[in-house]
Amino acid sequence: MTPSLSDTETAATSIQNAHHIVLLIGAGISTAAGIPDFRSDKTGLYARLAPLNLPFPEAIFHINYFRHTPEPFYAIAKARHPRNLKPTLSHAFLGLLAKKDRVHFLFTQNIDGLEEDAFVPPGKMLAAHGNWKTQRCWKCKAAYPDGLMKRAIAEGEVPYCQEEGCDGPVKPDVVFFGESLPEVFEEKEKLVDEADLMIVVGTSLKVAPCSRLPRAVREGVPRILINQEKVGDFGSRVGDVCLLGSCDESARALAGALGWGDELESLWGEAVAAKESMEGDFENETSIDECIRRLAQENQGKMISDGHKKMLETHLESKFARLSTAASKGNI
Ligand code: CNA
Repeated sequence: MTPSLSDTETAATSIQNAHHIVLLIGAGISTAAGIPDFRSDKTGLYARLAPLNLPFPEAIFHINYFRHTPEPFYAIAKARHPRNLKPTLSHAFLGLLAKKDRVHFLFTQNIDGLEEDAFVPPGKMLAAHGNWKTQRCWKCKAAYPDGLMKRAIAEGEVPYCQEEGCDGPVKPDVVFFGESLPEVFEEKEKLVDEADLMIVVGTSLKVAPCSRLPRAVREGVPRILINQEKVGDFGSRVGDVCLLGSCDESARALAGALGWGDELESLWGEAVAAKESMEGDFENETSIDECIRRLAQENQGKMISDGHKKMLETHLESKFARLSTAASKGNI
């Protein structure tokens, strides 16, 4: 699907007139870089995890599962690690908006760091779900050395805490399901109120609290959705424009309509070259499907179902603890 010329022109005019753009980015902007999103049919990670028979696909990124069974996460970590990934044309479009001083603030739900690789200044953005740059023990929160983490990811092994008496699995500083977002999110969320344009790219808007940001934009402020399909409440407000289809195609069309086409291509080239010049740490790439197949074969579901059992036990224990606290207070 290609967005209509008039939608592209309307969106370009909104961008031309805006100086306080707030952006919300999701996994769809990085699929062209080779990282599957979560929820796309067939190509999304959740569909591809099926051979593992996880209790539910999100379990691989759920803290209550990871704490007992970190193996599936580390089995695919190498294939999802952003170190060797290059920014897409859409990332370069974000960098160009920043260069033209249009970006008020950018929220990304992605953990791949590709916005920064495309020159979005770190002070203008929040990686709301964290990133892979640092890591710590899930249990005692002690920091874990970068070199050891790099080796563990390259080998698909689970790194364990080195502090005396602690045996917790180490987790990159990405926000798992069941964990809180960084406190700064609530403070930055207020910037949405100052937006004179909201642009949302490549997200299903299914994960809270980021999913609420587009609705928080003041009535009368235009909103642009750049995504494969319509999501959230887009289309319900008078100023909404939906550019449906590939985000790279929409970004290229928008840049053309704004007269920024050459600048976009050259900034993209620069960003890709900068990433290519960095040390290639994981030359022997293994595909996500291959990683999943290996783990499924090695464990034949055993480790995974043990993890499921432990997760249920933890859930029930905390439920009973809540119930008995409520009973002791005479609430039930
Ligand atoms: P999602 O729920 O998988 O939705 C992605 C959306 O993008 C869907 O609506 C797709 O149709 C759309 N889409 C996919 N490819 C394209 C494309 N080329 N052009 C336009 N639209 C496209 O992912 P969300 O980001 O909404 O969910 C939030 C999760 C996903 C966060 O917790 C992230 O950490 C997590 N995630 C991040 C990455 C990453 O860092 N690159 C990858 C996968 C998942």
